[in-house]
Amino acid sequence: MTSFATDATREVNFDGLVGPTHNYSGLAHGNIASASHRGLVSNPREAALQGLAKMKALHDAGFAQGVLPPQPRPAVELLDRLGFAGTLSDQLAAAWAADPAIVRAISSAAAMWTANAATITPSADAVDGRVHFTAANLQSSFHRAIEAPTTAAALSAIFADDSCFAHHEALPATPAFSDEGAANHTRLCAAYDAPGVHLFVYGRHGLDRGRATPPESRRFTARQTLEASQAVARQHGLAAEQCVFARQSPEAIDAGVFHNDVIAVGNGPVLLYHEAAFAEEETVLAELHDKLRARGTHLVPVRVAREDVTLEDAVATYLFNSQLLTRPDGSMIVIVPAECQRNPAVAAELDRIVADHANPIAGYRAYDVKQSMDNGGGPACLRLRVVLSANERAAMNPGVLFDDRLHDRLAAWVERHYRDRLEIEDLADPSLLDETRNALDELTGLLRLGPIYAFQQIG
Ligand code: SUG
Repeated sequence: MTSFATDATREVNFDGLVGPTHNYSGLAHGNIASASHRGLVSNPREAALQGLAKMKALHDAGFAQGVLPPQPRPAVELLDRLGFAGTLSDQLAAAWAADPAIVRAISSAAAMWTANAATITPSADAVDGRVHFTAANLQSSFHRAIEAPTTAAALSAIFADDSCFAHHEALPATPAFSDEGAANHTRLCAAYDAPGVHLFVYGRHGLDRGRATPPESRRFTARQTLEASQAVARQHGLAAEQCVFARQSPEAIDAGVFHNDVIAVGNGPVLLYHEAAFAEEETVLAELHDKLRARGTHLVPVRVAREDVTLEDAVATYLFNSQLLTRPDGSMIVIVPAECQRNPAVAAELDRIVADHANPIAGYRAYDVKQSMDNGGGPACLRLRVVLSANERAAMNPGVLFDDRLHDRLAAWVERHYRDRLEIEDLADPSLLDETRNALDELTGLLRLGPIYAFQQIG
């Protein structure tokens, strides 16, 4: 099927292509799926093909789809800095002998969850009329903090034209400015090219300003800070009337809501959320209502009550880690993980939402992304939303925009290069490093990106 009108401003969903080292290392703080699947055998080939199948289905349904490349793993260049010497094989072996946790971390394929890659402000909201990007520092964990430089390089290569695109430096990688990207950011608007209101959701305060801080989560430390969200808004030139800063409820964080996109999703004027998402629900909703009204539109809140879906079921099924997409007729569809269909309470809630004509959500579709889900990544984690005008789409690198031909080439590439079974011990295998480098070297050609990876510049 052809895509929606090409002259319109559209939301393009850039999905992360799952990398060849996808594994279950149990690395992610506050992420219950990651902890509970630790040590299991993964299937990188299946993971990548599941992701590609979702991209193809959404492209076929007429949605604009892009793809972001995986990062080179294991990130052996870090081994020098960590004091390991010798050839790459020697370094890997020495690191594994010294501390397998180092090798597990530098081998993570976590860059697949591109909702954490960056925060984006569309040009309609920026005073300089450009699209603004800030790569997330992801400083909460070692395995993800190492993503930022390559993410920034990839985004700069794809959105290179500086008359249309502005790239900001990632925030200082320190707990006070802990930033997890678009997973904690939602833009609400009447239409993609209309002025929007930016909902930034944070879990804790980063800096001590001598005032009483509200109670924090206890079981898990929140990842996003208010100071980080405010700094990104400043970088992008957003004014106070364009922003709402909302605190996550500590209860939700402790129940496994490590990003806001595990408990809320927005699109256009619609905010689908669980009643336990925010610390001060009424205040947040009132501020969103006011600020959207000032921009000429009305918020459409779709609230899911605890009595209908418990917080535990929301986290277990990832109901809210769904993609809420606008169809050509203006109605919306929710793309949910297959796990939602298997939970009767969640399936019933989806039916209720679809039947309720007070909101524009007219259907839902479930996709199997289980390899990703088992590490805590649903459909929404796997995509970075970038709202682009026709002019901006023409100015970006077209090699990463999805079509049938790219799908077929990527699927064949995965079949050629990926293993169908990976155990944690395999991460220390030097041939996995060679396989990954060969695969990624070929991929940058397929995506017409040029040599974006550091290893491609050596010798
Ligand atoms: O940061 N999991 C990721 C999942 C990110 C999901 N993203 C969004 N909600 N937007 C994380 O917790 C697991 C890696 C491992 O355990 O091997 C991991 O990093």
